[in-house]
Amino acid sequence: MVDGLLQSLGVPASAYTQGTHPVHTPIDGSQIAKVALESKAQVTAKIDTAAKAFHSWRDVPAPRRGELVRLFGEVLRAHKAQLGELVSVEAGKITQEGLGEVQEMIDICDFAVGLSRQLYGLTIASERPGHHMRETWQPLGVVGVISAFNFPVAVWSWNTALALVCGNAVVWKPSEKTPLTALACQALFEKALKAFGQAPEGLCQLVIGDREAGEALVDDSRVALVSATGSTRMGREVGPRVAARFGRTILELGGNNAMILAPSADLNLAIRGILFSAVGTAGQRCTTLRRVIVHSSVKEEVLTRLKTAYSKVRIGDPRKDNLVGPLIDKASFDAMQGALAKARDEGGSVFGGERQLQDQYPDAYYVAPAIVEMPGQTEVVRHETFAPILYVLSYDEFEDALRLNNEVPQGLSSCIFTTDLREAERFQSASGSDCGIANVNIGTSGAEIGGAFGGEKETGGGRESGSDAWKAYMRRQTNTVNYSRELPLAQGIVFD
Ligand code: UN1
Repeated sequence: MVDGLLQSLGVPASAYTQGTHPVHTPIDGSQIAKVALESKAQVTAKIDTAAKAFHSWRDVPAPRRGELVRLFGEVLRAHKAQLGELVSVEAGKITQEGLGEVQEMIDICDFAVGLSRQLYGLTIASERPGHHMRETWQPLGVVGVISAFNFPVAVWSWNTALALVCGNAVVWKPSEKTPLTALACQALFEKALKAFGQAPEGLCQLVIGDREAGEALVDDSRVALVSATGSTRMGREVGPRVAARFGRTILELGGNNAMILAPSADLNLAIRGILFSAVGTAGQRCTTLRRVIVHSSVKEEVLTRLKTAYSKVRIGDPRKDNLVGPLIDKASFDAMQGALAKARDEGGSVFGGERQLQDQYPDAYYVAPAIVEMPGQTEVVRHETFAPILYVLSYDEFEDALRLNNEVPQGLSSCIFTTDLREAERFQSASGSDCGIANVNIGTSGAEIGGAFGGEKETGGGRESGSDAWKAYMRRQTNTVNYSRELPLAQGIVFD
């Protein structure tokens, strides 16, 4: 299933036929490749090379570093269809979403190229005569990227494009579930390196490995920044371990994203917004819509329309004309069924959620997306289940809707559908949504790369991608220069 694709992306057969770790496609559950897992010592050797690469790359002028990222963007444009298809095969995304993910890579490359001429610092007024002060941004070191199966290529590229223009080296550990897309990204990056000419060896490396490989990155003090995307459970381990050695982290962990659906909302927009955010990617985005908090006056209409829309959603092979592909694996299916059982125990009424196409694909896990009417924000609703389950809660007073939005442990994305300006502004105010993303009349998922991406509370607090997220990949330095013939001290101190 993947030979032709991997070859067209420049991945040598030896990289995906010779290891012991099996790779399966969630489309039919079959094994499509075998890769070798790297040991701790191999990872450490790669960090050695990365540290050396950093020492020369940091002195390359930033716009020149941007040129490498520009070339990578060109390579991605030329291979968008193939890489998108590989994302579909390995992660189960429908074609449109596989292509969208590669487009997100191209977009961040463009952003980073511009940024490479805009790593702006500040000038600061000095209190001393004949002095000036400024703030500059310096390259940081080796950046370790740990990414999840659900965005197997885009999340790496957000980190890598920024890290490279900021003057850093990168070591990437992708999910064990999606090593093939990672091998393809590495092969494509090597094409850009070749066109670029003089980048140091080991500037951007890939580590295929399991927990041990991840730990090697987390514990190595030369890895100045660990940018990790995954579960809150993973973040609870990574965060303190990196902090214990005074390293930095960007953590992108669980989400439990809600929509407030107000009585004034344009319901046609809202239903479409719900469908894309709740059902898209088979509910496996960290930004997936997991809760709708709907005003009681429109609840019945919304539920009826949603159930009709859900019944029509085409489920099946993500490369065909379908809207919902498979879950990544059996564990994911079991977690979904467990959550639905718990929801029923907690008073929920479940629509959908059953396994689909079992006869055709006995080893793959397709499901009908579920809508669950809940009597309140019970334990199961407060927990992120990485599957297409949409909990529906109702409200009468706007304050209660806001409270429900915020009363979960996670804080990634949120949105409101309303045409009432007061509600929209309140939702985005200091006492509104407590999430990193708060949208109006747009669903919770599908953010553009231009904004900073990330969330609060158990989502981990990190920011990646656009705006000034690049500052996390650099070392801030305060510079004071004396161009006078005196040595005045700050705070007026006399020390003669
Ligand atoms: C993720 O699910 O880890 O906003 C990232 C979105 C995408 C990124 C999701 N741009 O849904």
